[in-house]
Amino acid sequence: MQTIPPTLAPSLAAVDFDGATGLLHGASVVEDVRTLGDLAGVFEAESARAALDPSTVAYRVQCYFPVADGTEGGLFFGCTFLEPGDVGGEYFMTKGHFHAKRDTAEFYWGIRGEGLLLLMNEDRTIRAERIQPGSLHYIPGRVAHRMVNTGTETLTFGACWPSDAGHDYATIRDEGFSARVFKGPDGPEIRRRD
Ligand code: S6P
Ligand code: ZN
Repeated sequence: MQTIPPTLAPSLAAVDFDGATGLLHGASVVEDVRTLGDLAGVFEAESARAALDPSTVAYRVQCYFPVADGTEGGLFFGCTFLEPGDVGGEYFMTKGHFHAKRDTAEFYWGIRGEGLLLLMNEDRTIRAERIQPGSLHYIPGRVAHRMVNTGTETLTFGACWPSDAGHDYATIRDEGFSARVFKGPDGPEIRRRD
């Protein structure tokens, strides 16, 4: 009888879900860092952001791109590590984006920490989902997505999206989300910004 010896995945060796760090290990892992200096114009209190140390890391993204960017029918995989903190009371958050190919969807899932996932339609109607370890979030096409760390530890979450999705950051840069999340006396407050 012929048998087939299994191998480890050749390029992404492992994701640490057991230790709950979400760290990706493997030769082909690509890492991007976003500091407060990279996030000009993202927070409402821009002057408060500009007064903070620009080298402060707000988040890191580790990605595994098994196919070339733009490939139809492929998938990308990533983990984001969003630090706790705030700028003028507004919690640290990702830049947020629509996908350039508008109809493409994405999965997010919580690994560690807690936060809110802002989901905004093209007509600017908005809702928020709580993210926590084990929560699964389906982001339909045509929906902008931004993660907000409302907790006191690093918010770690996974993502899987089509390799031809691309990113449209310009729409959010120019128009923003229609709500922002601030520290309130009784916890996070989602305030409308229509
Ligand atoms: C990609 C996916 C995530 C984000 C990451 C950082 O489609 O949604 O990997 O890129 O969470 O967020 P942002 O908005 O700065 O790309
Ligand atoms: Zn996305």
